[in-house]
Amino acid sequence: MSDSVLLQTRQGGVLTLTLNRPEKLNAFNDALVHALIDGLQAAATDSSVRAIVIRGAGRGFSAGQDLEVFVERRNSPNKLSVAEHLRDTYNKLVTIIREIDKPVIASLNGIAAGVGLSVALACDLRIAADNSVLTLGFSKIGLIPDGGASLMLPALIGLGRGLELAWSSDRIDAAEAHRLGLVNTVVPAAELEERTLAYAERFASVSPVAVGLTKRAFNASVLPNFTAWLEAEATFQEEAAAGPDLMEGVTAFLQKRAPAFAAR
Ligand code: T3D
Repeated sequence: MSDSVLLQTRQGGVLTLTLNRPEKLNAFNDALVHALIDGLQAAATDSSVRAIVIRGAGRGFSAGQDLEVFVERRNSPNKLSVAEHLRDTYNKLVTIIREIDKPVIASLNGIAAGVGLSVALACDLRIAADNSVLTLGFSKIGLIPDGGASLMLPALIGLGRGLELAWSSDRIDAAEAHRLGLVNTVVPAAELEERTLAYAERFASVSPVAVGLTKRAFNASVLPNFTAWLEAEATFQEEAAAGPDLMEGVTAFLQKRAPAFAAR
């Protein structure tokens, strides 16, 4: 296996981008986020790429922000604020996913958590292995869903069910995710790779003009203020990160104990 944090493979018109930090459940560090942005930007201008799959190596899609890296960043003297970091990383990533005129499909194999789930929700379509587990996880570390999830989640499943998942950080399995409308289709785990390719090929063979304009039309109808919303989300996240709950939540996770959030 390559030591690159992002692997790229091509099968016909389908480009597959594989998050490759399996020893960390593909938790994001900045190198992985920027490699993914670069891969998507290159694909945007390559007319031979007709559909893009994002998947994770190993036993999960992504565990979200790497929390050990987050603590290092937080303790560094020239640290970016949480809002600045969102602007420099996840907001750029989900913006290109929404703006690229091609189908972007998340292939979920196991865990998708935190901003890992947000990235999957920003994709156009989601195909999930039947052993997948989805959780927002942000509330456990005193944050709000970011990476566009505070917009994509209610857009996909509605306000009440979205808030329930955001506040509870419940882990839901693939069948429940399908019932809620969070994923388009569920397949046996052993068949995920071949079924994902076949699924992507269906959309890779549609008129690219129709595909691109349909995506723009749907973006305009359901997500007309996506970019402005990401900025608002970053501002809310900065406020959440200003109090003690974030570091209590992250420390509790890394120490494998339950967080203690005081009343305020
Ligand atoms: O400024 C900013 O960057 C703000 C942006 C924030 C964006 C975010 O994504 S915030 C949310 C970050 N993610 C999480 O909070 C998820 C934390 N992880 C979990 O809740 C669970 O680990 C999972 C649900 C992902 C998986 O559970 P499970 O039971 O399958 O595995 P596990 O035993 O909990 O984890 C396996 C290992 O992965 C474990 O390490 P160990 O004990 O084997 O050495 C665990 O610590 C590690 N791990 C899991 N998630 C992360 C992680 N290490 C670093 N960062 C992680 N996010």
